[in-house]
Amino acid sequence: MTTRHADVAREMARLATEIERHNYLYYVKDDPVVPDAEYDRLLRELEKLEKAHPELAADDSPTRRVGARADEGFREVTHEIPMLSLANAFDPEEVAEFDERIRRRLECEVVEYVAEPKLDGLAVSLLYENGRLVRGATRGDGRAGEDVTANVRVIRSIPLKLRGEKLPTRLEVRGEVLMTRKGFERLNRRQDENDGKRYANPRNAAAGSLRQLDPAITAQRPLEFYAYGTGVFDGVKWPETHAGVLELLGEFGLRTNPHREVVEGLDGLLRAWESLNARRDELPYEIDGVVYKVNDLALQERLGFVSRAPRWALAHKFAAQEELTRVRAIEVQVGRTGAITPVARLEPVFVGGVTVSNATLHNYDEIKRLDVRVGDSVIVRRAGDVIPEVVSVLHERRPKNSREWNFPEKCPVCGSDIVFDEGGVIARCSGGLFCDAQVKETIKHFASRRAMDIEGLGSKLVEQMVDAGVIKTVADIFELDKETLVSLERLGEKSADNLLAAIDAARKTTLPRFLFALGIPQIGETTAGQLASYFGHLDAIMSAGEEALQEVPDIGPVVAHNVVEFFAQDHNREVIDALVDKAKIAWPAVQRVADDARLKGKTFVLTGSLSGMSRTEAREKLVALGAKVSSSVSGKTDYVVAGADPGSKLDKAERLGVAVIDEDALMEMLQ
Ligand code: D41
Repeated sequence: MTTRHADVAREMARLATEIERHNYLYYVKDDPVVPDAEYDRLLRELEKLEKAHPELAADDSPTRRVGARADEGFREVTHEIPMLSLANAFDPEEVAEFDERIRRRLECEVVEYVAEPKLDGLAVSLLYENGRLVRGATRGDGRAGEDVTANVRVIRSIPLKLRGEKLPTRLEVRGEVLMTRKGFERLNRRQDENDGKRYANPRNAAAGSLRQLDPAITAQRPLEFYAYGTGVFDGVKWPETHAGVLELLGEFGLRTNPHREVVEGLDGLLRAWESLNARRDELPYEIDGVVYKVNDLALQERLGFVSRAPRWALAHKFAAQEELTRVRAIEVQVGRTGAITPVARLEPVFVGGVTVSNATLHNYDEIKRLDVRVGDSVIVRRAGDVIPEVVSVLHERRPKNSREWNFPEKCPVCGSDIVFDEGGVIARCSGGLFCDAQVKETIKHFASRRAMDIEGLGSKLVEQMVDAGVIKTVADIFELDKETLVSLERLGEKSADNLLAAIDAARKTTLPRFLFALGIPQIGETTAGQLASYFGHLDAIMSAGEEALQEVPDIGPVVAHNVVEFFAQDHNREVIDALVDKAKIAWPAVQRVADDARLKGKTFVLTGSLSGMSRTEAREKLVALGAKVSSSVSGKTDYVVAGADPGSKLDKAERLGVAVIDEDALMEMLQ
């Protein structure tokens, strides 16, 4: 063997050992230390080396098995028909090759597929004999898994008896057991309270919950099941397509995923992927891609499988939402109300579709819980529009000389003392409007789209103007002149003119917007709207006591206190006077909601986009008629207004039997 050969062999052995260790942590312990993306990379790297040097590939290489053997404690179940694995694709080219391969083998022009969400749970097999559930097993390594019959029996979406007259004598249903995001968060909170182990993500929580030796524990875990296919079946006429099989399983009383779609050809596949990718975060559970399957079962049979994966199926993955990177520094950020948030400055990493270089650490408690230090390797997560966060630390990779991070005692921006609230969790800068960070955030919020909507007055410009001493309060915005603006770096004449016009336009606003723009702690758009319609006038709100404020729907003692506190501050009153008297900010009179208002006491939820007005306008109009507009659907919701491309709120409304109306019906109500 040459030196180079020996090096390659050593590298392959290293990769194999590393992958096996991750396999053990993932499959046996349900407690992985690296994100899936890192695991996939290791596996692909080993595969690449094995391809280039087949003579060095070990017979027992981890690339040759997917999954893991059973842990002790559960009886082993050998699957009568092996549970195959899925080939992966990460980009459209790989999907095109998949479709081409199939068309070539079948010698046909267009293939019909089913595209279904790839649920991020764990695969299980359920055996029904004469309609009764007799056995549940994990997939394990595909050949054999663990007998988890007692545990699957406690999952409510798994029927113990199938419905219908003509039932198969034997039927093996295959599907995924998963935990919803909400269920996962609830579980971790409960684990924290009981000093139990936290789970890294919903999938591990599902796996850990299903593989409890005591089914009573499994019963307390919010697990759900969705069927995606079958193994053995005897005794009934069988459908000719995969879509037909799913339909039939539904008739038997099994839950199948409603977001599946029958599509044609490569275009159909990619469109389905785009659509699910866009709606990924609206689903109540995590999905990590789309599974494509040839619809016709006879064609599936003709295609067969290679090395344990069917040729007729493919998992087209989404961008990973978790990645591995390193913490360069830990700093704190000061928010609008002085709340101080620690943030990790990271080595930039591509995750969730964007490059991330900052992640929130939430608060001091979280830092202690994670035990994170500068120099640590961490897993960052970015899901949808949610702020990226550090989810865990790879303590075994910690550099030797690292030191514990201590919360600063002084505000890094203004030098004032940092104080902690009673609970000791939330830190605040005590500098108030003496703190430039708070001033900047207050002004940014005031100018933002949903507040005063001053176009062109963005984050960077506000910071520049505060740093230059051009503005100190939100009222100063309305004193700006062209000369001052063009003296600022990066602001040309044209932009200055546009900005002045936008500022002028903002003088005409609405009372709810104005109240929201003031940035009173915990007063969001909804509460601002309710305050406006309950009191009708700004003066009335400013002079209301805590008791009167609590008469407003949804305002409790804490928010009422915040409002009183805010208006009690001289500097806030001065700014409001300057805005109203000097800057001439004005709004149309607000109709107080009469006790007999038409929509009084009705709760609405808006979803999807409206064509005739913005959601903000719709909300204002509804509130003016006495309605409450909520952000989530519950049993208390009276109407869900579904615009174009509605999200999961619509599904939920349908599930709960809440009335759903379209934009036309809404317009009629608003007339
Ligand atoms: O939602 C899933 N995770 C899912 C997994 C799915 N929708 N379909 C699947 N189909 C298969 C084949 C095509 C092999 C019957 C799968 C899986 N397999 C699978 N799950 C875990 C390993 C393989």
